[in-house]
Amino acid sequence: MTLSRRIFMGAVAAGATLGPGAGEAAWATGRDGEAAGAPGGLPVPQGDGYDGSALWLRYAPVGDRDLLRRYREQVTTVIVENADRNKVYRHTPDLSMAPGSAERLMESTLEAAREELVRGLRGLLGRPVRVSQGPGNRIPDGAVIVGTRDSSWAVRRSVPAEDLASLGTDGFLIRSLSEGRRRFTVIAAPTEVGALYGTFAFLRRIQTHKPLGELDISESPRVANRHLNYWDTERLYAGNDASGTGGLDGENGAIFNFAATGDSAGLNLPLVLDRYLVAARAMASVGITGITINNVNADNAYLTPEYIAREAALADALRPYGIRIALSIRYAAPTDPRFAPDTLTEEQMAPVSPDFQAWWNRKARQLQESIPDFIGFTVKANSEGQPGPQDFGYDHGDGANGMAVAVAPLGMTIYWRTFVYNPDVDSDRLKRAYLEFGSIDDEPRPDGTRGRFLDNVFLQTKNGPLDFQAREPIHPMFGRMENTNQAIELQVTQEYTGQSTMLCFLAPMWEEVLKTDTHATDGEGRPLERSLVGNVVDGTAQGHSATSIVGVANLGNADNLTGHHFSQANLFAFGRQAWDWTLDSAGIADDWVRMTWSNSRDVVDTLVTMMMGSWEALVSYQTPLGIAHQFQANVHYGPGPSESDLPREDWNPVYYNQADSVGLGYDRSPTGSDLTAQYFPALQARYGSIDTVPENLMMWFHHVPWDHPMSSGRIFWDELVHHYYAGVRYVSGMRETWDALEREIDARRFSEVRAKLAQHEIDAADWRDTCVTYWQRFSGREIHADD
Ligand code: GCW
Repeated sequence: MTLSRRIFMGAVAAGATLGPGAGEAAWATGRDGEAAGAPGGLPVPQGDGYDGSALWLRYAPVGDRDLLRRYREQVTTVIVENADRNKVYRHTPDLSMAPGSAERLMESTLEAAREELVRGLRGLLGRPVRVSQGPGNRIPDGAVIVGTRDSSWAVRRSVPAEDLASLGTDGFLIRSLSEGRRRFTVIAAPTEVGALYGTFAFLRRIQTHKPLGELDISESPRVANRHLNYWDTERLYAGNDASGTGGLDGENGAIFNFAATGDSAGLNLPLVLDRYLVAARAMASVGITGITINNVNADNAYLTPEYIAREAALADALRPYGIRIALSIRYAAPTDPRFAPDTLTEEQMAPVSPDFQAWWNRKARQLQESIPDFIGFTVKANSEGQPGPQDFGYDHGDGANGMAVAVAPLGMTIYWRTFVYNPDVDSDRLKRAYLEFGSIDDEPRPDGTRGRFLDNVFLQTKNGPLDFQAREPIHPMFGRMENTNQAIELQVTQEYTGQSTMLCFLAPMWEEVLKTDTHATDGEGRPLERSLVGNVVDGTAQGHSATSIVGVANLGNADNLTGHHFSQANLFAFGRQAWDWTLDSAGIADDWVRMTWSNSRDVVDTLVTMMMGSWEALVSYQTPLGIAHQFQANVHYGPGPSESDLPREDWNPVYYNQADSVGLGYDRSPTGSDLTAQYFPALQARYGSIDTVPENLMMWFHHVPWDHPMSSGRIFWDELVHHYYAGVRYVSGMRETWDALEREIDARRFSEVRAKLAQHEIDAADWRDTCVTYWQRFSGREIHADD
């Protein structure tokens, strides 16, 4: 384990030395020089009552006075020409915000860019900036120009067409330019959405106190479709009812209201709430392009005309931010009587049947009439009781293609999930997905190519073969599905990583996954030039142009939108990594801390250090050394290593831990279930032997004897115990570190995080004690807690 106690404790000490003299932090947290309520617009959220509702778009005043002076010189005027020329499509004629809202609906993407700049600069620079529709024939000193070559004379004049052409639809460039003694900044892009992304990137520089003087930045995302999946009714930990996932006043805790009752009955879509637009701005700020708005365990209500009207309103509100919507559907929806008389019989449900395809085509068309840029459908089929093509005698290839054929003429896509398991296929449920999907990908086609899945299908595969555990080996399908479009699915909502109680920064996990080498080979067995999981996802490994990354999102209707203030960081990090998976997670944490908390060097160092170790610590006290799924039934929060009475064997912790007097862990090596055979040869060999498997994945692949020697010099049992204890010590360290920051952090957020960390420490200790005591029944050895 890489948890560095020395560095971490150093950070604790640094935090403790901070005093009221740290002027910058005082500004940034609004303790003096309060800048709330800037003239003519939305208040900048500041002060001790601040609730976290602005996410990382808080735009706190720049506290360093020299830097502030420089910024004020460099940025005087915002120029967005023709901002209202390309109004986005609106389906809902009377689209409106709920009474009393602070946010405002945008009519165009450039308007959203301009408003964000105005709002952001006013907050950051502590005074309003000038806004101009056009530069006349002279670009003023200190101008920040945003646009495309179509929208802006100033962009046409200062950025050659070929410089923009190579950026791709979502890319942008930011340049510091001058004419005579006049210096200005151009944020230009081939599309208006690119210009919006550039605007956020520019603001981020100021939010993180980076220089603006000599900018020559150009960025394009590595992955084209950067989506959130939103399970509106499941695994949400950000509801405004602190006691659980639910909401108050008739809301269910989800971010979007479709069916709120009671006091909130009047707050359903098509009415737009502030939090939808805060979320939209936040999503756009990290480049999210789409959101599947409902649970993959889908409710057919989302396909009814009443819901479609609400979805259209939501799509209208999100559209200026470049965010399109999709729906999860239930494969058997056509048989639902609520669609009568347009329903199908069981006989018509074969995916190859023209009736089936026509039904989905009709439904998709109905959606497209109200939502012209509707993405398509996400499908969980033949998984955890959801219906699917296998119920009608067909396989996943037929099912996905049946739907894909239906929606292809409308330009839509099917995201078909590969999260399937079934003990009838193999008693090790982790092998099922590849067994079912691999052969379809390999299938020879009449035209000499391979692979049956159609071009408008993405197979959406979780990062690991089990189910979003805190650490998993990579899914063996990555690199093996060379003839099919692949989307990776990551879980931003912290189902197995502490929900909204534990502070767990997930970017290092995603970085580990995306930078793991699949060791994939080509048809002749030669290693690919680029073979990291990230290369598979961004298409560079096997030459795919259709690319996608999906995060199961953690938004809710809590004031801070994610339940735990530090869970905001996971949404931020997901977006940044979706844009560029090669980014370093510590850099992402650094940006987020500066944008969300403070630019004080000590606060930044302390929080970044704390966050960077938090995931490894959680792995340590919950499921160290590759043990998996030791959770209490259903809730997936607390420990339940002894549980064995769930209806399916492979839902029980004892199935995963295989504890006995010999040792602990599930043998998936060639002597066991041989999951290892699904990996490419280099990984097969590495994972297949207990001598070469990485220790942090040891129990995924081996039943490890209690006295197995580990690299630390300890035997396995002592190493295991050491991990549980070290993990909890880290959490205690986080609590102490946080306490030492009291004077640096605004009061409400400080006390909310403090309360979370106190509970976190108790619950982490519960994991340690429950698991260690239970394992001891099998190992019969002493607990050396001090190691
Ligand atoms: O981890 C499991 C979750 C389910 C979820 C399922 C899936 C939405 O416990 O809540 O269903 O994964 O990913 O389909």
